[in-house]
Amino acid sequence: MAEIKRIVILTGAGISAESGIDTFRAAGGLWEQHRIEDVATPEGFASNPDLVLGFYDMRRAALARAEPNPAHTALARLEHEFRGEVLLVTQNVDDLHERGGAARVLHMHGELKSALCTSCEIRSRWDAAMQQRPPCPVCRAPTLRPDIVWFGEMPYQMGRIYAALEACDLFVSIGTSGAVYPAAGFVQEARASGARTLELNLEPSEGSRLFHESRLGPAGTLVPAWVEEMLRPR
Ligand code: BV8
Repeated sequence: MAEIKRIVILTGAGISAESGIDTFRAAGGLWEQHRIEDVATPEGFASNPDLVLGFYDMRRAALARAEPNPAHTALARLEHEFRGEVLLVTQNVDDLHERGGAARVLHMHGELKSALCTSCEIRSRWDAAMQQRPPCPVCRAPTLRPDIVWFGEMPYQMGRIYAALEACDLFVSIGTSGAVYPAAGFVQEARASGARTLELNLEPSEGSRLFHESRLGPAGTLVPAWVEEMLRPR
């Protein structure tokens, strides 16, 4: 394989599954408990803010009880030890990459631990609940919403992501079903730029056929093994 200098990694809910965080589409997953339209759209928030704030309060509280797993810590090790560039893009709104030691994480769909004030539009780090309408730390208005990209909203830092996909030699997708765009299209962007593409997932995803290589298994096993490979002197 040609010398790898720039890696873009995309992670999804599957990388946090072994930490006990519900994925979206597994049996009993988040989308079985709630309809997407009700809890993950601006319209759902407008029509029933209590339901939506409660949904994210429950997930934020569950996160406090979860720990990073070996897949998270292996990616942090790659970020620190790999001699080239690594950009870690996650669709996840949990902070397990950071708590696993990753320094530069791009949360394209926002974060449970960030609050966005719909009055002053300033973001604040946030650990608590929102359902009781706490005051915005900046403007004091009781108008905080989860800093989460809902369906129909524009994901964050897309320009930076597309530039990285354009320049990368290797694109690795970990623990995602490839069901949601624009993230599900990144593999095509990377291929079009001549990058090699690798998928690490528990089961075939909707985009598996688009990858040069697809390895099936739990992230907690596949990711540390893959990082070992990448860090082994050539
Ligand atoms: C936008 C935050 C435009 C919320 C999320 C028709 C065609 C194409 C596109 C569309 C369409 N209709 C509408 C759209 C657009 C829409 C979309 O793609 N819809 C889909 C349903 C068709 N997309 C959007 O709306 C996006 N915005 O398009 O904006 C725009 C343009 C201009 C101006 C303004 C706007 C925004 C989408 C973001 C939504 N927010 N997350 C929250 O967390 O509550 S999406 C959410 O689901 C995730 O973030 C992720 O992106 C997505 C998929 O989830 P996954 O992470 O993949 O998890 P999933 O459970 O699905 O799969 C887990 C995988 O892990 C499985 O494959 C499983 O096998 C594997 N696994 C399980 N355990 C393990 C494992 N793997 C390894 N180890 C294990 N142990």
